[in-house]
Amino acid sequence: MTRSEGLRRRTLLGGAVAGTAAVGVGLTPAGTAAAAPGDDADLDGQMPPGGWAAAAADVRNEMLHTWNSYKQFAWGHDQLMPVTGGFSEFFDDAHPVGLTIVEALDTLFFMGLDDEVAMGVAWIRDHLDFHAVAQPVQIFETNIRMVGGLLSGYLATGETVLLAKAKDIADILLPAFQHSPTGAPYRFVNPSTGELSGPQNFLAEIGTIIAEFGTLSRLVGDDKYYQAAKNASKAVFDRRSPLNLVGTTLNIETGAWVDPTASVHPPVDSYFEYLFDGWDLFHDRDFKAWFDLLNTSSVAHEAVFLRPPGQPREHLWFARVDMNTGVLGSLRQVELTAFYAGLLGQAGNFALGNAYLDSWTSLLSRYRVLPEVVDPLSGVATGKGNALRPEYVDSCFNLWLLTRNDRYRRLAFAYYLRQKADSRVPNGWTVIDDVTTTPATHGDLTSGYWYSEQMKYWYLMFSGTDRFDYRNNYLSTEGNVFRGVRRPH
Ligand code: DMJ
Repeated sequence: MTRSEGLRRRTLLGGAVAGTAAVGVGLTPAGTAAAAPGDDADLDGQMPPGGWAAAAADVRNEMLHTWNSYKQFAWGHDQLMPVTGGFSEFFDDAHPVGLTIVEALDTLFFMGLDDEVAMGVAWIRDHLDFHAVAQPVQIFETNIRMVGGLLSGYLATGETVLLAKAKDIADILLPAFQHSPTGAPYRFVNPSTGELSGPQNFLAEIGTIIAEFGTLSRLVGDDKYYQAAKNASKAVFDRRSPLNLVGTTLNIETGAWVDPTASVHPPVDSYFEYLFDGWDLFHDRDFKAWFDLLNTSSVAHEAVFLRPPGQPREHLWFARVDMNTGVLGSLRQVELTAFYAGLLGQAGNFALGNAYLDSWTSLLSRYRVLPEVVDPLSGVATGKGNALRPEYVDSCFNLWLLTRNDRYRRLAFAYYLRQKADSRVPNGWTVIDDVTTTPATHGDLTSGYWYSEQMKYWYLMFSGTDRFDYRNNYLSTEGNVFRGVRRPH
């Protein structure tokens, strides 16, 4: 969409579309005004009828319900297909790496399911060999899921084999950084051959490394992982435009921008998250300075307030703009970006974080669970699936941790009931191919992150477990806990 199209829509709607120069027009933090009848259903969420302890027990039961099916139908494979009772592999069809076990470990620990944790650790000790993977794998996915899952499993259990395997996998990934002329990593590595590929890389994949690599550096006493991750984030920051915006895709060999679209949407999203996290987790002031500069500029250029037809309230969304000119691009909203509400809160901007969460919540008056992609001007789902995404609950969790405002926990509980109603099948929870049908049209997969992310967020919010430090903690983009584990004595 061009800027003039955006402004035409603004006139058409009588609301406000703020691009660069138009930023601030109608900028009224949502959530400060009362919801009108028929608008923003469920804005206050829902109390569990049996109390929070009963809600936590229900989440734990659902974890076991799906985990037991994984054990029955897919043990050792990467992912359960709960509808057919089958399995699928995430990295290489010929070489399962027990992804679900790795993703589930610390959530099982927080739920007190220690026998299940022990079973998982034993499988990892006896069977996990990432060198056997003979397909190119994404550095990003391997890092956040495998390295991160093993590290959080180690922190939860003290089992040194988990730390050793995390280091082993990080050592497979490290050459992607070391052989790059810019320091930003190649996108893929073939673990069995070491071959690197993918010189065109997305910002999220370049810059979602520091939490795992930095934690590994701390645990093994070798700074090289931390430095590789920091150099990668810096390689992007150093190529910012005069507007202090960064694009979407970088050629990591030449350092040239391939796609100069600036946004907080995927595949950029967690680049911003990990700039903040480099500060949060390691108190590295460089990361804080990079985050502050880039995020402030992103918000200034990309925040838009729109009022859909017939709705009394404006909603905050984030547009895409050209990193060099600030010219407005697509307004398409991606559910994956719902995490950004929590990040805005963590960065101290509660009004915007709350407003952005409210925008996503407003869609729940139209959809039972959030679709993958939405046109914010009409509210129409243009991507009708729901890949069991955790981002809305992630933001509820972070905003609740920060403020202890119970509304966020109630919203998370309301969403739990909705997702359970639409995704629960006899052998677990499954992704949805179409959220607009009644009943929801099921796909056939339990995503690995479901075990690591929302099941943990829901359980931690509802249970008050003494295995988690609610005041001082850190969770990675994949929900792995790197600070705040309390092991029982
Ligand atoms: C997770 O793997 C991580 O949260 C990642 O950063 C992007 N989103 C997926 C789940 O939707």
